Amino acid sequence: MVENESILVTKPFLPPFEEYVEEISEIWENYWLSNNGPKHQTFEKSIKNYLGVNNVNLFVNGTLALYLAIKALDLKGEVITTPFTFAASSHAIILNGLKPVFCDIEESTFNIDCNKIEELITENTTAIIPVHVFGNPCNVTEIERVAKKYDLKVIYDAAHAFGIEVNNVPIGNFGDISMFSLHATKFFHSIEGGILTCKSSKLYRKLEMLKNFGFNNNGSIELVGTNAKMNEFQAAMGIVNLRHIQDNINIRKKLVLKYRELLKEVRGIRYLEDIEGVKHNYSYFPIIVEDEYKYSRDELHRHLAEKNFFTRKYFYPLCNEFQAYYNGNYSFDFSNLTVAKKISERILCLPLSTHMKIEHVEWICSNL
Ligand code: T4K
Repeated sequence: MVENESILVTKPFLPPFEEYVEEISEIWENYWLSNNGPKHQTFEKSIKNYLGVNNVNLFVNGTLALYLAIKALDLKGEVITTPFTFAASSHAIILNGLKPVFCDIEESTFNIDCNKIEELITENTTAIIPVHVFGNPCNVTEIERVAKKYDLKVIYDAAHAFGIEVNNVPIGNFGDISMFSLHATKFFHSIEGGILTCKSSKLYRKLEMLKNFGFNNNGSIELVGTNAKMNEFQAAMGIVNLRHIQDNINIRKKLVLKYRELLKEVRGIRYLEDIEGVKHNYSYFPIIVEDEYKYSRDELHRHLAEKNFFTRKYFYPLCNEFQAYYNGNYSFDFSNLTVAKKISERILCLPLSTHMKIEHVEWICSNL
C-alpha cells in the first residue's frame, strides 16, 4: 500500500550486497586502502571512458574538487556564477578568497542567463562558474563565446550532470574544467566522491598534486596542496555502480515520464521537458508551483509531508541570501536576480529514486 509508505526526495541506489563485497575483497588481499590504489586506477579509467573526456581526476567529494579546480586556475578577484545552486558552488569560490558575482537565471532551464553575463564583467572578473542545474546543460556555446571575448576561465559545476551529452558531445568537454559530484544522493555515486575533467594534461597534473598535499612525481612538494583523495572503498562502490547505471537511468526515465504525463493537466504546475539534442540523466524532478496553483509552494511541501512524501526546496534560499556571507566582507545586489528569486520561491523537487514504483508517482500526483 503506497499510502502507508514514507518516501524521501531520494534514496541512494545500492548494488547487490555480494557484488560490492566481491569488489572490496581484494582490499583484504593487498592492504591498499587509499592513495591511488588499484580500485582508484580502475575507476578512473572507467570514468574517463564513460564520460568521453581526455583527463579525469577523482576526489573525495565534489566540493573539494570544485575548490581545487578554482585553485588550479589561479583565479583572482571576481567570479560570475549563479545564485540558484547548492551552497557548495558559491562556498568553493569564497573559500578561495574570491568574490562571487551572482547573475540571474533563465525561466526555462533555471541555469545562468547568458544574456546577462556580459553586463556583470568588470576589470576584476577572471572566470565564470555556471552550474548545469538538475542536469540540464547551460548554453555552453554562448558561455564559450563570452569567455573567449573577455579572456575568462570557465569551470562548470556539473555536480548533477553525470553522463549528459549535448549534440553527442559529452558535457565534460566544455569549459576549462568540469566538476561532477558522486555523493550518495546522486543517481550515480561512490558513497562520497567528486570528479574533475579537463582538456589540458598540464592542468590534470597540477590537480593530481593539489589533491595530494602538493607532491610531484619526484616526491618533492611543488605546490601547497591538501588531502582530497578518493579512497579504495569509494572507488569500489563507483566501479560496481557503473555496471548498473543504464538500468538506473531507464527506471528513472520511466518515473519522470509518468510524472510528466500525470502533471500535464494540473493547472499551475510546471516542469522541465527534455531538450532536443540533449542526452539526459533524469537525476531530479523539479516542479514550479505557479501562482495560479491552488496552494503555495510551502503549503504543497507541507501537504505532501503530511502524506509521508518528502519533497525538497532545492534551491531555496538563493546563495546570495546566505546569512554566512554577510559578515561585512560581501554585499550583493539583489535587484538583478528577479527570475532566480521567483524560481527559488516556487521550486519543489519531487521524490525520485530507483526504489520508487509507478504507483508512488501516481499517488503523489493524485495528491497534487
Ligand atoms: N554543486 C552542486 C550543484 C551540488 O548540488 C552539490 C551537492 C555540490 C556542488 C557538492 O558536491 P558534494 O560535495 O556533495 O559531492 C544533498 C547532498 O548532500 C549534496 O551532495 C547535493 N549537492 C545536494 C543537492 O543534496 P542535502 O543537505 O539535501 O542532503 P540530505 O542529507 O538532506 O539528503 C537528502 C535526502 O536523501 C534526504 O531525504 C535523506 C536521503 N538520504 C541521504 C543520504 C546522505 C538517504 O536516504 N541516504 C543517505 O545516505 O544535500
